[in-house]
Amino acid sequence: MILLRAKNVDFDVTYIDLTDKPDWFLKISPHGKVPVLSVDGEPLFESNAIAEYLEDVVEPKCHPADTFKRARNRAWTDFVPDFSKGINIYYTKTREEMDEKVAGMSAFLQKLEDAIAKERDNEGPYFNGTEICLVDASYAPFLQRFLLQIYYNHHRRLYFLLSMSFLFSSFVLVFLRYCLWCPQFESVS
Ligand SMILES: N[C@@H](CCC(=O)N[C@@H](CS)C(=O)NCC(=O)O)C(=O)O
Repeated sequence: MILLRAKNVDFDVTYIDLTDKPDWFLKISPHGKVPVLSVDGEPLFESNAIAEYLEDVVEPKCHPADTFKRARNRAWTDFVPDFSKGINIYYTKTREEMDEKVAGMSAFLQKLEDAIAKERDNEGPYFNGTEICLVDASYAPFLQRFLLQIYYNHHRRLYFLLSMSFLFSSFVLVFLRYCLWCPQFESVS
């Protein structure tokens, strides 16, 4: 949806109850997962495949023109599943489980921070400079949840914020800027 918005494509959204997936959905989604993009009735699944398809058929181009940079962008997009698992503490069932997850989180955040610091040969705010790209679109939902989680817990559970504070002490400004900027982009919010 972020990329569809960035490319000004009109679309309709059908929300799926993932605890009770309808048969018609299971027929078009081989892994039973969202998102699925339906193009003239033809389904396309997997976020990266959908994003690459949109990039091929709809202007403006969001991938860098340089082929090597484009490949490096794809490589960082491939890290998203690990990143999202690494910072996903929403479903922890106990305090201990959550503390363990929080302790491991910084390594994943650090990797993205390093990627932004080393990969970006520009002033940002996005991965490739002033315009949103596929890398930003793929990380933005997780960064958005990350910020919401901090906000939510700030009000609900102060202990969580305190345990997060060590994370912030290791942040460099560039990462925070990326983290804050990315979810605010119109097509994300
Ligand atoms: N590799 C897939 C993963 C998508 C995915 O994990 N979707 C989750 C929701 S965010 C889902 O549909 N889960 C339902 C399930 O696993 O049953 C993609 O990038 O499109």
